[in-house]
Amino acid sequence: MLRTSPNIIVTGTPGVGKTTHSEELAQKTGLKHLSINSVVKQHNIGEKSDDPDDPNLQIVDEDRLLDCIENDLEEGGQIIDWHACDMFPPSMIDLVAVIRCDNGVLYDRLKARGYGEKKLQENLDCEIMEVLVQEARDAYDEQIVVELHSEKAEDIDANVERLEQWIKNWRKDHGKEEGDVKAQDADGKKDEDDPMFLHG
Ligand code: DAT
Repeated sequence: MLRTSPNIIVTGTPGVGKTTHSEELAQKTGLKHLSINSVVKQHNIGEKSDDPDDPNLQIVDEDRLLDCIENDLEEGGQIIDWHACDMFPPSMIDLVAVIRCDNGVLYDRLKARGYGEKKLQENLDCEIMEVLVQEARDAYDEQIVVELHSEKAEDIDANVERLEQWIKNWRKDHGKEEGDVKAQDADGKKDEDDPMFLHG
């Protein structure tokens, strides 16, 4: 089935702003905010980890997760909000937005969430080591992976605006595939094929 709206993963280290971006983008575009945390709770597909430092951590059965969201992904128009990204089938994903955050700012956000020192340090390391960016680049075509910084409130507006524009172009382009001529530049490349389109 051809998607009429794109599926976008919004990923990144906990606390970088995935949910904030996903909610605002959903509100502005009509795409659905698919919070994987909520899916896991709703379908009861998480198992408590035995990590004493992180008793709330849920180990998720990825096969069952994919079963739960398969229809949504096929339908398209999903904003997938999750701190991992490489389990989603590349054929179902149109864009991966990795939200990034300065470590000083992230420290304050995670501290405010009440994270203990060990969990806090693990997450800061994850951000410094660019774990999610690497995971995204390894799992998907690099052309569809974009990094968006989110330290200040204005960053959210700017990032959401860029994603909104990308979605509009994706829709336009895919709508045109049904009959009209595609908008292409002199090289025959479409706007959204250009990674710079999102990098600014
Ligand atoms: P995540 O879903 O990645 O765990 P979140 O969206 O819940 O992160 O955001 C964590 C906290 O940081 C939350 O209190 C909102 C705040 N926040 C996120 N992005 C921000 C930004 N660009 N400017 C100011 N605050 C931000």
